[in-house]
Amino acid sequence: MMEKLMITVALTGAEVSLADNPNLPVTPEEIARAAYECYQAGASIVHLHVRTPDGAPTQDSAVFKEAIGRIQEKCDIVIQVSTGGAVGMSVDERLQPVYLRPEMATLSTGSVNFGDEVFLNPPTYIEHFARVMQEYRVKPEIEVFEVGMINNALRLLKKGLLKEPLHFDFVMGVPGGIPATMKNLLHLTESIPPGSTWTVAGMGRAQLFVATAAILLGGHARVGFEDNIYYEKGVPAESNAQLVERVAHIARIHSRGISTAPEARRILGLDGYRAKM
Ligand code: KMH
Ligand code: ZN
Repeated sequence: MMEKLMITVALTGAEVSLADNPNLPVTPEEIARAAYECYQAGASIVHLHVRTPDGAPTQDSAVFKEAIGRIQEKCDIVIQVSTGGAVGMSVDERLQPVYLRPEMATLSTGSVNFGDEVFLNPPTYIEHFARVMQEYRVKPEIEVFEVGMINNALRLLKKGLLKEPLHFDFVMGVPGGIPATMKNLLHLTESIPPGSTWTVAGMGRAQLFVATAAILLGGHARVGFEDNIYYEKGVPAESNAQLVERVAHIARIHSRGISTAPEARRILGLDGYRAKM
């Protein structure tokens, strides 16, 4: 039997701007409001990036703290901070929100071409991130942009830097990463250890296709402006919640239940991770 569907919403990201979609949540207050709308629409996890007042990506823990505090005033959605930040940020910069002890953080287990740039994650970085997450009792979501990154995660597991059950996010369709095809998705799902959980994030128009595939395959789905700003071709999404609602609707059509935040904590084994900010 399939677990209920966990919907993660990636609200803001580091690359999208207000010029791309004027409905992008940028300030901590806007981010908290958007997170709450998505929670009401069925999201149980929020993947969090924050911005400076002028809209630039930042990993400043004070800004994360404000955004997380405001979200937690409104709802109990699982908080997952980004340690990817933006391309070119230093390791120390990227790690800042982990010191706040959120329940989850992302852990990219390899480098990948990222458009015209390189998202750099050599072995020394990965091990350091994993060690800090272990020390601060933050559950990693392993970000897989290429299939070899699964193997890199298994190497961390062997070294004792990760603990099973592992939770993966397959990031598909980044220019430079694995293309978002059904064949590739099946290959990824068959390449992770039994007992692992997985979610999938498709870039652009692939968001809807891979989310639907996840609903049918027993995986979980990530949607939101970080990965896709359109509702349909040429039509900008009105809100992150609109994208969450659509995936929740598709899940209901297929009789796949939607997990609440406490149910997501159970599925992910997060008990004991939660810290109020
Ligand atoms: N912004 C990308 C360079 C993550 O959040 O961990 C990396 C990223 C992944 O967004
Ligand atoms: Zn991200």
